[in-house]
Amino acid sequence: MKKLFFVLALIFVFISACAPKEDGDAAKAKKLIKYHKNKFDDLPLSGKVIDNIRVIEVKGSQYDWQPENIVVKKGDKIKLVVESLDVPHGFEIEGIVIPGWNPDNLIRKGGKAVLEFTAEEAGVWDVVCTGYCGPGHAGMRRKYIVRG
Ligand SMILES: [Cu+2]
Repeated sequence: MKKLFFVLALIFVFISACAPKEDGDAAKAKKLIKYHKNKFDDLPLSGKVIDNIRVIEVKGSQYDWQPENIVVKKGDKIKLVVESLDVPHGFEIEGIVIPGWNPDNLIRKGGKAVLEFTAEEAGVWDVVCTGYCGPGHAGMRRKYIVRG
């Protein structure tokens, strides 16, 4: 009987060790703010739809992102063309994992990063700069809004 208990305990330890751990991305992904119809429905959609893809040019500079609000519709296929106008900036939408993009990458002056993904869920997330770019860096925070 003791042996059986030991084996079961061992199996439990193995299963726990194999259970997927919540990584940083998954934890971040919970940070969405619920979409607020009255607040966001009047905001114009960003960019232009070309061949069924919403193409939005995003420009980063000390200490600002333009457009201030990136506004899309749920289900939109999105292409962000992110450019830096001055010093290196990093780009991240906190809580959104963009395939093939590492938020630690820096975009140098005149450089452009092309990020493609689909707006899966309605909500509001923060757009941030992930590379220290000067004393106002922490204030370089804007919004990504997916209209429901
Ligand atoms: Cu910065």
